[in-house]
Amino acid sequence: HICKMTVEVERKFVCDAEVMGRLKDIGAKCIGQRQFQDKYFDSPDFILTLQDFWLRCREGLWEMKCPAVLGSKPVNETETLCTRYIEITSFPLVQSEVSRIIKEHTAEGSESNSSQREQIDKVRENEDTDSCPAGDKKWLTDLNLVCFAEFKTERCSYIMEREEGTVRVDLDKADFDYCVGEIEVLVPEGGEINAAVQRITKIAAELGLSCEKKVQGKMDVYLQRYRPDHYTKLLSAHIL
Ligand code: V4E
Repeated sequence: HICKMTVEVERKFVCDAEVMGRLKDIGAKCIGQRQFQDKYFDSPDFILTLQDFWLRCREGLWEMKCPAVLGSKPVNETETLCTRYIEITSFPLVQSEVSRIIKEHTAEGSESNSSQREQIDKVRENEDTDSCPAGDKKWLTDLNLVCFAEFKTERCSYIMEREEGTVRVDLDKADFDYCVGEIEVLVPEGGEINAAVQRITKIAAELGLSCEKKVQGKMDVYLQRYRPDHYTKLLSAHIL
């Protein structure tokens, strides 16, 4: 690859007043607050997300998160709380990967019939991709991609410096009134993913989160509330 790929290892948590207090106690430094808007895209029959690919435009910047299946299987209950995704942030690479996935799927399936085509056209009528550059719309249309989720997030970011490296904590509040925390480590290409999982697990323990169940992310809650059909399909496919 010409392009470096980063693996994002992440654990979500419920952020209450107690956790907020602990953040200060364990030496978390606030590095800033910002607001951003995300738009997520998929085909009307969810080709991307049903394979766990998450294509989004955040404030005009394209990104795709892809399942990181190789090299790091969770070995216990705690480790399953951490997700691992490859992040593609180069726009040409995002386009070529999305195109490959869509075309592979379309080649596998039966020929597109007219009712499918009608369904696609209907979703397109409601499409809104305004905050992303106008020139970018054509590649979306060509691949039949439509926006299925759109929301704003208010984020406070913290970092914790440890001997093993830096860990980041984000506290997010989405505009549909959902709050969630994330402990995150970015692993550069070729880096140790399991070491990142261990660093996250250690910080989680310092925050007093050791015996927590899987916490819903912003997307889980958004789809459950506003796109129940999509949500059900992702649950059935064990993606969420
Ligand atoms: C829904 C989803 C993904 C989209 C991005 O989700 P997330 O990383 O939570 O968003 P955000 O805003 O924190 O992005 P960041 O700023 O960190 O880049 S990626 C994977 N999923 C599926 C998914 C999952 N595997 N597990 C859970 C609990 N929720 C969603």
